[in-house]
Amino acid sequence: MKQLQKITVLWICLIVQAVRIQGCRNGWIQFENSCYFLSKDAETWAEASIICVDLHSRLATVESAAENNFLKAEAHRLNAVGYWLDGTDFEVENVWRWAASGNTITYTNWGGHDPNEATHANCLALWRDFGYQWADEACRHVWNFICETSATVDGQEVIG
Ligand SMILES: [Ca+2]
Ligand SMILES: [Ca+2]
Repeated sequence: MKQLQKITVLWICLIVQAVRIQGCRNGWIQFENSCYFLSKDAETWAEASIICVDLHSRLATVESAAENNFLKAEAHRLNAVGYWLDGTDFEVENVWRWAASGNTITYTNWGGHDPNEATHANCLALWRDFGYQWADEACRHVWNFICETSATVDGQEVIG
């Protein structure tokens, strides 16, 4: 039994250590196991997507209310008109997917009567006019954007 307790304590120490060294690059902010970059520049959705890849990340995906609330608060703090996320319905109208993974979007936080702009609005953003709830918008709008990547330990992905 004592041996088991020792092992348990050792495990807790290792986990604490792993959490401590896990982190984000300068200019990126951490929430749970992800690092986020909120741009100061504005770009079209497609350009924003390319920039995130160049930064070894992707446009942000939102999988939970907690993650959404975190990003919404950051958007409020920085206060740009809109922030692109990775969501799009360009393949099938009104079937919203995360572009990088192809996964169907499950958690949503649409504002107003969105999504309502049909085939000329195929990209997902946090929009200031909606208090940074979600809006479907024309992908050619030049807006700010949010990139997301895993928090890392010496460049390696954190498991769990
Ligand atoms: Ca995410
Ligand atoms: Ca659409």
